[in-house]
Parts: sequence; structure tokens; C-alpha cells
Amino acid sequence: MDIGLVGLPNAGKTTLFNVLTGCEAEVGCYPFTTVESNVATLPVPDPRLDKLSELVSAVEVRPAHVKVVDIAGLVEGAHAGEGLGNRFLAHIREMDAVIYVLRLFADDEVAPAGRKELPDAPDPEGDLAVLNTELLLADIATVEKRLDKVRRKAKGQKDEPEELNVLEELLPGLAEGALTRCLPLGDTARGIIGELFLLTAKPALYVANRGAPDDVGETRGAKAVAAAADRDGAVPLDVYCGLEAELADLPDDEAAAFREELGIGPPARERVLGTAAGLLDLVTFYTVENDIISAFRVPGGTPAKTAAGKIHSDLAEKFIKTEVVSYDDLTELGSIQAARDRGLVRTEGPAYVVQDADIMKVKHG
Ligand SMILES: Nc1nc2c(ncn2[C@@H]2O[C@H](COP(=O)(O)OP(=O)(O)O)[C@@H](O)[C@H]2O)c(=O)[nH]1
Ligand SMILES: [Mg+2]
Repeated sequence: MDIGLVGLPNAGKTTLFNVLTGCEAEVGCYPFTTVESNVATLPVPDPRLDKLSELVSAVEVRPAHVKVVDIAGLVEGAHAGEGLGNRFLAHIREMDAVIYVLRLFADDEVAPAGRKELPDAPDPEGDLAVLNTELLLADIATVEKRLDKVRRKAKGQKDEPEELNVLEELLPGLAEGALTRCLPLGDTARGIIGELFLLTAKPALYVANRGAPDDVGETRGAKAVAAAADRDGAVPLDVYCGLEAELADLPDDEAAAFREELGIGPPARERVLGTAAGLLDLVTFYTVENDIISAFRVPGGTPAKTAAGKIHSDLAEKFIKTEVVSYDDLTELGSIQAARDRGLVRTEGPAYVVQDADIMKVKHG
């Protein structure tokens, strides 16, 4: 799972990046502290993997990973070159999901930034509108470029390619401000548009970055973010990025006591990464090979053949069939052989939809 952070400068993106990854990237109260992108890859905690590794006496355990990318702040007009421009959005294009970091906290030391007219008080809805406009404009540019190419290729051909129709229908919607993720699309259109990796098509999490749990203005702002998320097909989440960063420096029991007292819920890392995984409807499957147990995550509904490509890139091509045993059966019976003896190791073909906690052994050509 790869997730990218977007937000205006000084919204708290790098602070959240550090909270999520345990990294110590430079956080600054000046706009554009983050000029290069921060990237971190971290293992996904997985109690099932621990249990399985004991069961099969694995000599090596390879957990699934999540990648987090923190890019430079976007500003109003970034598409036209304002601030650092929008070239950093290219880093978000390959991501599975996007986290919008919206500033709710007020702090005189941290100048608000990124808007042509800066609001007097935190204005997460206005900030969000700027971000979505910049993402939409980047998507419009992508679609126009592709349309150009498709039109040139279609010239002189008798039948108009399906792609031409789909893109010509998509463009006015984007121009009117409709996010790709909110458009009702048929399977064909979804497939064609999917190949463009549009930013507004990605599953999105709207993080309301709050400073204080009991601040009335922030609570109002958080409600507005939740309503916007509902409208935009995104998932809202209140996160106290600054507080979380401070709690990260405390011993676990002290941090837990503070959390309790402040009423800010479980650690942001768990909540944000867990919510992102839920958004993508991820399922985890496992392989055991040469005493190495590995975990992989794929979106729900992924066929076995595609999932095999996660294990090794050419395994999708060479896929013949796969043996499958469920985690529950395996842990109940204690060994793959015992499961086999009971007829609980199934053989499945390429179209088999991988289920959460499947243990797979792919047979290839
Ligand atoms: N008071 C307060 N400051 C915060 C909070 N979150 C981030 N900051 C500060 O805001 C400034 C900008 O944060 P940073 O993460 O660098 O923002 P970025 O530009 O979006 O990456 C830093 O000085 C942070 O310490 C918060 O919840 N409360
Ligand atoms: Mg930053």
C-alpha cells in the first residue's frame, strides 16, 4: 500500500509523515521547508504473520510494507507555476491512496500559507477547495494530453475508439469541478480512466489536523471537513498531528496515559494507516517458501493470477494454479500436511479471488 500526503504549506504534512513513519524529517514553520519529497517504507504489524511464522518454523519473516510519501506543499495557482509549482504531484500519481492534510489548528508562530488571500482563522474548507482545484487542473492536463494523442491516432480511422468517447465525456465533468472518484462510471470507462492514474480518482482520506481537543472552532472545522468528505467520497479523520509528534517521544505507558486524559483515541499511526487500508479494502495473503514466510496485501477482489505478480513480477505471467489453505484451518490443524490430509488444501485457478488470510502456494510454468 502506497500513500501520498498533500496539503497547503504549513498544514502539518511533514509532522504527520513523521508520526506515521517514526522518521525525523525536518519540520518547519516556514512554507516550503519540504523541498525534496520525504519517502519512507515501513513494515505492517501483523499478529497473524507472527503466529504463522511460529507454526511453520520460518527462518525469515517478510511483512507487507506501506510506503508513505510527503511532498512539498501545494499552493493556489501551483498549476501555473506558483510556489514550487505542481511537479511534485507526479510523486502522488503512483500512490494507491491520497491523504489530504487540512489545517485546523491556530498558531501565531506558524504562518498560514498557500492561499492568494489568507484567511484570518483556519479555513479547512477553503484550503480543501484550493487543493482539489489544483488536483483537478493537473488531471485536466493529463486528460487533455491523452486526448490529443488518441485524436491524432484516430484520424482517418472509420470507427472512433472507445477511449476517445470516454475521455471526451470525462473532460467537461472535471472542468466543472467533479472529482473523478465521484463520477458514476461504467466498467469500460473505469478501465480506460484507470490507466491515466488521475489524482482525483484515488481513494482519499481527509485528515483534520487539530491542535486541541476542546477547541470549539476546531470542532466546527472538523464537522465541516466531515461534511466535505461525505460530499467528495472521502473518509474524514481527526488527527492531533502536533500532539502526536510530542507523544512519540514519550515512553509507551506515559503516552497512553496522556491519550486517555486528552481523549484523542488510539495512536494516529494505527488510525490513519488502518483507515487507509480499509479504504482500499485490502486483503492480506501469505506464502511459505524455503522457510521464508511473506505477507502481501492486495485490494479486495484481486484474482489469484494478479496477486501472484505481487510475489514476483513474472509469476503473474507464468501462473498455472495455486494451492490455498485458510489461516483458520491451518492454525487449527497445526501444519500444512495436516490440513492437506483433511482435504483442506484446495487447488484454485487464475480467476480465484484471493481471500483475506489465504496461504497460497503458486504453481508456475
Ligand atoms: N500548534 C501546532 N503546530 C503544529 C501542529 N501540526 C504541525 N504544527 C507546526 O506547523 C509547522 C508546519 O508543520 P509541517 O509539518 O512542517 O507542515 P508542512 O509544510 O505541511 O509539511 C511546524 O512548525 C509544526 O511544528 C499542530 O497540531 N499544532
Ligand atoms: Mg513539509
